[in-house]
Amino acid sequence: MADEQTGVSETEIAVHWHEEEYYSPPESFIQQANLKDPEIREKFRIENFPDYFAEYGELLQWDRKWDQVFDGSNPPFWRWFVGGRLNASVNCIDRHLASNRNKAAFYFVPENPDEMRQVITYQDLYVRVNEFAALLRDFAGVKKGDRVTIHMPMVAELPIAMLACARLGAIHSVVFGGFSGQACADRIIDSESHILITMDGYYRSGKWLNHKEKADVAVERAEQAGQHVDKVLIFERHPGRYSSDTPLTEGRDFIVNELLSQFRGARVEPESMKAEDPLFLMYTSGSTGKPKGVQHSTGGYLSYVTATSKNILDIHPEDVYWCMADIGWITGHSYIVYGPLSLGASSIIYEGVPSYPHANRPFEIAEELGVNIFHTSPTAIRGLRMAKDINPQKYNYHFKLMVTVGEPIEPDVWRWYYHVIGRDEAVIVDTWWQTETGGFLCSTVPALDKMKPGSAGPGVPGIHPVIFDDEGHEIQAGSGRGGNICIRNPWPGTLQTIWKDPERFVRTYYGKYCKNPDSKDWRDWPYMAGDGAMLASDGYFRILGRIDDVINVAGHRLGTKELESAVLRLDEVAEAAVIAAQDDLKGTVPELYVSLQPNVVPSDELSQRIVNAIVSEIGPIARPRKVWIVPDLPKTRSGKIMRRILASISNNKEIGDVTTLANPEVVDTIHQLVRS
Ligand code: 6R9
Repeated sequence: MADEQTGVSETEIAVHWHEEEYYSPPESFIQQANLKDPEIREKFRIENFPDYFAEYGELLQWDRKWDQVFDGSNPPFWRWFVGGRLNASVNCIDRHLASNRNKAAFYFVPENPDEMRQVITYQDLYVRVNEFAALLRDFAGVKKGDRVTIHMPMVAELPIAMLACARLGAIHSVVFGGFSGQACADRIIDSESHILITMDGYYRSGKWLNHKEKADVAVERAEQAGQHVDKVLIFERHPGRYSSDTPLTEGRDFIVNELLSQFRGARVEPESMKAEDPLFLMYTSGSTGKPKGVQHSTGGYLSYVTATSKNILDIHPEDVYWCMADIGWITGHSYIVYGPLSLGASSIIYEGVPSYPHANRPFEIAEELGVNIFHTSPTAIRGLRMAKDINPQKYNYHFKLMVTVGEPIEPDVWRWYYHVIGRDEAVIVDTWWQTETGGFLCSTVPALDKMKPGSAGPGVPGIHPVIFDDEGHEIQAGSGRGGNICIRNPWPGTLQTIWKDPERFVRTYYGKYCKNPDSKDWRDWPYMAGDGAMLASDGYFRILGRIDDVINVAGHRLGTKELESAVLRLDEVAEAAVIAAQDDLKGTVPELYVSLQPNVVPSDELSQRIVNAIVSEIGPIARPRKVWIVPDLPKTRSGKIMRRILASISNNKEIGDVTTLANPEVVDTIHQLVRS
């Protein structure tokens, strides 16, 4: 079985290493940057751990200041800002009112360009978060520590719902809007949520999508699994007009927009939370079928995303910032909602697909709203680059900084981003991090470090990465060898645990490289990220991709096991293996190999049902590019499916030695099928 402790074997990482040239930030950028102290890495050297992180805590407003920056007495359950008390919604909203009440917190840009955009000032946000928090408390009975599942599209009501939970001290669990009702149900069940917040529908690619129907599926499946959902709270995409044809269930479903009139002007006293109280759960894919609930803290997480938004994204109060990620992923949580709001920034929430109704929509929005910080993924950049009628030159915008996140970016794509979108003047940060890490781990500091296409850069200040081989030996910089990237030290943004599964937490991230499980010294507990990486002699890390059974499709993490289990629900399917196939647009996409039960005849209809099973179980992002129906899957003698061999076939790579397989002859058959 795939085991979360199994790291990469370095021999498996065959990379052709090719050094790229450097690019320097322009003087005008350096002059205005938040972080331009050349001594920063010296101040944040590992010998000064953990005290240097006190500076991050100072960026927040505390009800009670912490007694201790870091408590490492129970590894790897690190505690940050121990003794401190604060509320995240106060830090993101209330504290800006005195000087920035009328400043835009968010611009909501509907997908349809004819629909008016909305400006939500900090005062508006304050009012709406308080009113909705009052509704959650007094109507839905939400209390501190309760989990609340939020399944919503990209609309302003999504961060409002999150911040209302934070105000009450409830733990939000946001499910990406594109996920299916079943995926939502799984998360409701695991987090034991009694409340689901959703929306009637939304627009994507010009089409109205009925979203409420997913809530019905989610609640029904949750009930079947014994998890009772008390109330479904539905925001209306068109306030005052319920726009879904899915009927409301009496006594369970409630229209938020109607209820809110009872709470007009309500104010909710923010809960004073311990720094260590959880702020949210975010489910992410692991090597096994079940997504894991990554648990983030209030004080440590918020301080970390605030500091990195300031230092790496270089957000100033006067900037207009646009991150194209979905709030339903960690990038949206950290770098649309919590980091930017904590700094009092103005940022954009865009409802739809960036290419609607034309390829130049992002530049049109940038010009209209004066965006000067632009944050997106390699997949979106590749999409723009492949669009025929793209013409950024026609638009009057000026980006000072651009971000890439989510997958490795090919140097060619990086250069195109730099020259064409950034016009040779925007600094690029390639930020490597994960759901679990809360915020950035590797990136250049934009005013201090040169950029190198295809490499994320060194650890951000205070983060000390290292690459280990399978035996735990450090791989030296410039050796040209790949290995497992780990972080030597804890940091405030790191996950606290996996919800209800602390053992899995310890095993997954610390199982392989912990030097001594009895040790109380953080130095013996490096964090294993699960990515392969190489370290160049200049100290820059180049990320090679996941080493476990996780595929990265357009920057979204999908567990191979999750897809496989969806397919295995079909009676006709015997075995299934998902692999990551190279794709020009999305980086990698799933391809599926299945073997059928005896006497089942392959057909297009069956292949289609297999695809449908994945789409309805997980969502359209998981749609396999190809379903190969094969007589058998290559397996080791212990019965482990050799996905690596299938991946080599799909990607037209050298297959290597197959003689140790239990069924080597099948490799040839599959190879011929795929090549024909
Ligand atoms: C933030 C986010 C995490 C995985 C991560 C890695 C890949 C993220 C990257 C990158 C190369 C970058 N990844 N950023 N690979 N360069 N700049 O994406 O979180 O959804 O949890 O995915 O994404 O493989 O391990 P998450």
